[in-house]
Amino acid sequence: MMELYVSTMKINHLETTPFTDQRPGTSGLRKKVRVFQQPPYLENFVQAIFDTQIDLKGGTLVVGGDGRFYNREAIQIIIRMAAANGVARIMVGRAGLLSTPAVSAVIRKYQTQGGIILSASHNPGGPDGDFGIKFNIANGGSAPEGITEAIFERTQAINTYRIAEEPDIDIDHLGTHTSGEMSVEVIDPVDDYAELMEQLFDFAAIRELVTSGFRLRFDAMHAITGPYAHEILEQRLGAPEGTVINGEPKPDFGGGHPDPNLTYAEELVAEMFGTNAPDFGAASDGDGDRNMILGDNFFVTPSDSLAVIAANAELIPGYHGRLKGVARSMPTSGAVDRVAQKLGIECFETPTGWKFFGNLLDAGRITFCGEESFGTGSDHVREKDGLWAVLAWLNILAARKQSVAEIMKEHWAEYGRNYYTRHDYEEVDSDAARGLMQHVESQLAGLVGQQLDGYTVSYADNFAYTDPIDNSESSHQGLRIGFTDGSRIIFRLSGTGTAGATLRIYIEKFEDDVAQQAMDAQLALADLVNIAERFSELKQRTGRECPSVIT
Ligand code: VG1
Ligand code: CO
Repeated sequence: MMELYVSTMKINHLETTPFTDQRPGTSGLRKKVRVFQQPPYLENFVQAIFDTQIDLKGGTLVVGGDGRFYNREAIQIIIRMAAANGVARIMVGRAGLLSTPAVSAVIRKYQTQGGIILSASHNPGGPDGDFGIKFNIANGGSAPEGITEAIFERTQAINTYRIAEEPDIDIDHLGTHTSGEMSVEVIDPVDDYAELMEQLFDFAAIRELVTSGFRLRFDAMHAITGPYAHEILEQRLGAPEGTVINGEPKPDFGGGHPDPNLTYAEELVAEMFGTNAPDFGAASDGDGDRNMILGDNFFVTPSDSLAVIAANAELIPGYHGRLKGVARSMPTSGAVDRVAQKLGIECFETPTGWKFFGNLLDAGRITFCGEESFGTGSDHVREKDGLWAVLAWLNILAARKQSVAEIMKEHWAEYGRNYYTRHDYEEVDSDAARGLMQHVESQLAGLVGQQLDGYTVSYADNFAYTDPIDNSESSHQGLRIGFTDGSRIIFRLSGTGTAGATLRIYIEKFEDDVAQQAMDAQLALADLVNIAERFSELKQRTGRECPSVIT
């Protein structure tokens, strides 16, 4: 006898009107919490994902976030909407937690049709802070521009959204539930990720290092990496308890700014630059994809970190004998280019934002990639990965039995040093910032061959990129002035801020004379900083005397 299955799930089709401001930025849609809290703001964007990503129907979706304020509410809404939109299975991290690289790892391991990440990354959280949402595709990476644009267009035309009338799911306990006809699996947020790390790194060697007097500190900044670091560093690798500080994720990140840099990771920086500092210090951001690497009284720039990891790839089991190529974002220093040149492998320069590495990783053209903004990663997932970078360094330190500073100095002696700094001016008046960029751009034509304080300009343009795999084009990715000695000045407006505009000025200078390599970076770059400030009329136009953050 044929059985007729009758659905008992009640689906509401609710009316909505488009919001004009749902165009995703560098990494998803980011707004103030209060904006997302007003229905149907979140609902519109989520429905636009379901309307455009048709593979999700009958498929599996991964959902998790960095635990910031509104994470739990947003997850319950997404579960109900996924049920109403015909998703067959949803996998959600326990307590709604999943770091960005863990979402990527889970999508790849279980071959799901995609994932939704709830985070505003390094931006502060809490009721007055920021929230964000990002769609990741089946390769585990952030949706490329073609897809984010389609989602945005859909948000502009949408007039209804679908949501199931179902109770909240208990996301605090592992297990399988149902919402309507959809299965909801609550998974351990750490397990799959930790297992992947064990496959890549020499855990035995790292364990020996961290249990034999080597002192290690990891600052999770009250954000997502706490549970991951406790499990991996303290449990699996045996680092003493207390190695991980600020390890409990809090909805407001303990009132802090979960951005692992020299300004915001105050507690760690104070310890690492104090007397009797640990041998190694690291921190990660809100959603766990960034990393800062420090030695005893020593800061490793993210650009240098990428170069060191590439140069020492042979020491890491998961990469031994398989380094194919590398890539860096345009504003990232050229330190890794020099390693690639020596190794005879390809090196690509992409626009800012991890999504631009996706095609190169999928095509097997690159193994490592990184950004100056504390992002480093590899082909193991399709996001940058904070703890991965920390483990890569620990693996290298365990193999080389040298200090962070020694490794860095030897690297510079061999490849030369790319002095590097980034000056950020946060919450600048939007019109003033736009005006400054226009002013800079208007002076670029005819600049080639001219001298600025003794530096001769060799190129000046607005960076444009053609993806070598699918030939898609991305223009207006940052204003660059390059000099004949390899120095560069780059001006770029941030695509992740939520208040006013953030202006970023990136400065780089190459030095291959070992005797000159010990200088403080700010000193070494002072003349170029000066040129940048004068050329852009920075002080007059922004009213700022100095940057908000110097890296
Ligand atoms: C910043 C960084 C960029 C990074 C992006 C997302 O973007 O400069 O390199 O990919 O943040 O990082 P912008 O547009 O503000 O410069 V995360 O850790 O916020 O996902
Ligand atoms: Co992040």
